[in-house]
Amino acid sequence: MQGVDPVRDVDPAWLPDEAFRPIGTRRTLIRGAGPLVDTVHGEVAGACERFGGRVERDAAPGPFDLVLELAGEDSPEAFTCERNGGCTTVTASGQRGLLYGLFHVVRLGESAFLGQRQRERHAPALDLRMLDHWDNVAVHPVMGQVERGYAGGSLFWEDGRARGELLGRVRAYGRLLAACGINAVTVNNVNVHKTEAHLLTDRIDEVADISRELGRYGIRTHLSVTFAAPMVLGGLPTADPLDEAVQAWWSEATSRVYEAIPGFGGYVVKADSEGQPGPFAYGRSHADGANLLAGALTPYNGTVHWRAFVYDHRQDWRDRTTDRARAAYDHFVPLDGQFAPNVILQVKHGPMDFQVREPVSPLIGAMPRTRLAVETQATQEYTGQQRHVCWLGPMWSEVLRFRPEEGAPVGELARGGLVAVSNVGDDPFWTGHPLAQANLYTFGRLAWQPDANPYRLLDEWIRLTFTPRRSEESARLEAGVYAVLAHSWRTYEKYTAPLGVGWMVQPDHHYGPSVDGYEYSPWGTYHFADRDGIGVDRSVATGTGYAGQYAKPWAEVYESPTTCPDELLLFFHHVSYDHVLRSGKTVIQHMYDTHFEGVEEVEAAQRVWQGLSDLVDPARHARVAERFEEQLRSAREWRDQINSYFFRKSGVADAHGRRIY
Ligand code: GCW
Repeated sequence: MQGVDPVRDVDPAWLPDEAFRPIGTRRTLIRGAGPLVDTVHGEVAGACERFGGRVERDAAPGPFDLVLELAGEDSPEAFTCERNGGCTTVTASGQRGLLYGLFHVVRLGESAFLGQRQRERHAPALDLRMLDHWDNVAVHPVMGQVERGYAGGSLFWEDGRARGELLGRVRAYGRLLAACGINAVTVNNVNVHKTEAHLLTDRIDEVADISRELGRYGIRTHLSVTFAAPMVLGGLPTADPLDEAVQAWWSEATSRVYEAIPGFGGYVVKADSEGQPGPFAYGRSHADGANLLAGALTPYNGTVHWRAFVYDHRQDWRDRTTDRARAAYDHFVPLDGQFAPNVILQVKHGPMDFQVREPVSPLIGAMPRTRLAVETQATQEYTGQQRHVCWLGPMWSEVLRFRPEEGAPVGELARGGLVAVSNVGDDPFWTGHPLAQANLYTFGRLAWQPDANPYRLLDEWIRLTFTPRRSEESARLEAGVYAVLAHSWRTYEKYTAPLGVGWMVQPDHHYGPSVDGYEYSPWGTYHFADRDGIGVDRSVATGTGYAGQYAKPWAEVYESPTTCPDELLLFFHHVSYDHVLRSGKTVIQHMYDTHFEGVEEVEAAQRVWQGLSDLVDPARHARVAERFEEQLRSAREWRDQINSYFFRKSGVADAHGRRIY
């Protein structure tokens, strides 16, 4: 279509034009050369066109309000920012640093141009800040196109072809990601099906097209590959990692990838997990498997992200000796020190699977000689599927600040970086639920600074995203959006599975309550509720021994129900319904209370949102309002099913005599 600017004619999310007004009304000088400096120039020039300011390059005569320059410094992503004598200066040695410096100024808004500013250095704590897309090229009959995707179809793939005509949208996506600090994207699902396997070889040009667009904003492209590629694509009789022909095949395939995409980041691999092929078939270890791919990538400085999500998904529920929570630790800790330097072991932040509440995986901190990346899930598989408001910032922040033992927190131990499964699709609001954009933004900013206060990041996102029509309305607008989001994760936790026990969801699609949905299934996800009590005994003394995978002090804290934090009690212990929590309430009364409260909190949040109808643009307001209807319906269903189920099991009445069906 003529006259359509693909970067700007999509939902602007946290980069509305208005956010560029302070820059666009001023005089800017840009010093330096290179493709990302051109991107910076393009951003400032666009802002000036809209707001009447001026931008010059290199040796132009001043004065200037803003100077963005490549100089000094020593790290590719760092920048400094200061303000003296009426001029704000951002200095970076690397082009990506300059881009991040520009977005820093955008975040500062008008305040970037007021008074004096001491020189401040900004650098990301983690080198790798990545989004993994679980996108398929072909539409899967059950999963749809995006596995666990709640925002429409894929942003990258359409009809089995790269979305040539929509690459502008990919560019706009890269722009949003760079503005919150993300620097790497995996463009396809870790479950690599037949069609998608070919992205590695005969369809690499399509990946290259996407990579070029993302590269304009400093984002590297990674690809999920199947471990069986030498057989599936190369026609070899084996994929044994110690077989020389297999090694040669990977080297050759990888050299072709780098011919097509010089800045390619590397491979992501889900092996021996939920039916994906892996080294176990050949009696080889996961270190052998990961090192095979690492060897092929070494000449190009590429990395392998090898996922630690390996467990028995064909468990017999009658077997009480197997504990899925133990699996990643049991499989991988013995391999510490055996991985090549360019292998990153990618570990889910909890031992199970992105439940609303889990302890931090005991693997993190237990492999000092391995680079670990921590994987989180922005896509809300178990947290309301982007129909419920559930801002995950506080949960991620708790994980990142957790100290497995005396010493470094998770945010430092994640030397291999922070990864999130993306929550984005081809939906006009990117994330289905417009407020789910806050998860994406917060993730990027936390990956840049894992010890940041998530609530300040929420403020930042709100101020960028929501523009008041009149400045006197901004306080009501910001307070309202904040009230809707800030405690939404805890609200969601209240009306769903209690006290860390997890699941209780409908099988397969994982939306909505079903207390016994996974109770007799092969997936290793049980709550063991009976008439007397509920929970999984993972103690060393009488249970599966999982608690013993932690270092001190946590092994001891989790071992006993009297010291275990309430919110994780049923993850670690099987207790009676009248067990008294540290809060002073019984387990059953806690369940009743939280389930009533959770629904009331959704009702309250919905009212707040309704009260913002005059301040939020109509399309966004309507979309959120519609999702609130469904959230409330669903929250009531959760409340009533959980309360009824446990009332029937336990026979204990609610102390407050509220209605339980
Ligand atoms: O929880 C499971 C999801 C799968 C996903 C898997 C994984 C991509 O339900 O859909 O597969 O986790 O993380 O590999």
